[in-house]
Amino acid sequence: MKVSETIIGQVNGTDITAYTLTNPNGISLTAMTYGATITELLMPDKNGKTENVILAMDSLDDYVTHRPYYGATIGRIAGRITKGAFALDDKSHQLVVNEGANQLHGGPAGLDTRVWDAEIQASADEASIHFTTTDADGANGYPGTLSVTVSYTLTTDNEWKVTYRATTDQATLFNPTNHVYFNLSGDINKPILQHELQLNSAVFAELGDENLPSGALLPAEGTPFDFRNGGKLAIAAEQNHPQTQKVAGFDHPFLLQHDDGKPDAILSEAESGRSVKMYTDQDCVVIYMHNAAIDKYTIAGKPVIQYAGITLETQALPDAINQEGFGDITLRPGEVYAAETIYKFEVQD
Ligand code: G6D
Repeated sequence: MKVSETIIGQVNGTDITAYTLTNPNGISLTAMTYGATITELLMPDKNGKTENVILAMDSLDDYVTHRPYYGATIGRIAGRITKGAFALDDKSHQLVVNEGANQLHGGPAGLDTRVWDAEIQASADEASIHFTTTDADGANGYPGTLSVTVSYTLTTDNEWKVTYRATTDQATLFNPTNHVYFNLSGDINKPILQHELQLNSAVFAELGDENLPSGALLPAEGTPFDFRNGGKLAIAAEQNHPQTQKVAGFDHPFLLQHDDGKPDAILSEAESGRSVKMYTDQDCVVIYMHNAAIDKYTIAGKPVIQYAGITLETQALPDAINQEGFGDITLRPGEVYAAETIYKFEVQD
């Protein structure tokens, strides 16, 4: 496996390094130390044409200025925390809020805004970038000093493995994700509505006010949320359901069924022949279709279109600390948080 690195700029006086891992099948992954962010994933199509299949900004400064979350490591908590507040061990905590009265994606100084350290590990079959950072006690309002490692591994089997490890010195919360947006056409000016999705999920979490979970887990059967047998993403954009109308598509957590050996999700695009199979040990995947740009910016001189990409953000159910039955996202001293998601890339003629 080939590994290269280059300094792409500075943030607050610190050099930002981008690492590129290339396998023998023409797939390469580039990720930078700012936000432990994947910034390029090049793969061939069925005619051998190699293109970037994820959304990326034109420059490091654009990531810093606009915070699009494209490809970024999100944490301590992905998604929204109601009122930015929670109770843990009978103690109330108030987080720093950054979306109205709520906290989104770890707050104003979330893990995607940090400069991470990085180490490379490479062998014949795979190469990894091990990003590490320490999130100080009280950062964005979270208790405990959190030590985090996020590893991106590219293999000769065309897999991108995203692995998390974390420890803390005080009881805290941790529910990270990667916010990569896929557009398998290789053209960010083509909406992903003709992409096919097959999703092994029979239940989704309803969104209430302010896009917070309402607490209800609803059956997908007979709704636009049932992609167990596959379908085009245009189904979600048609918005013939109150929940898709609410956010102009999907911005929803889907509970995964995890049938042994089967991918939890398969995203594919017929024209290029490209597909990505997703396998995860996480309870859920949040699927967001870039329904609305989060800020005003251009890429290659053009405003980003609606539905320019689709996320597959694997995680525990959002706002779990405040929602009965959404799972446990606490991390305590002596425990090691561990999670892994694999995206496997394939091309069919
Ligand atoms: C919007 O509601 C969506 C989030 O799910 C997404 O992560 C963000 O845009 C980028 O806030």
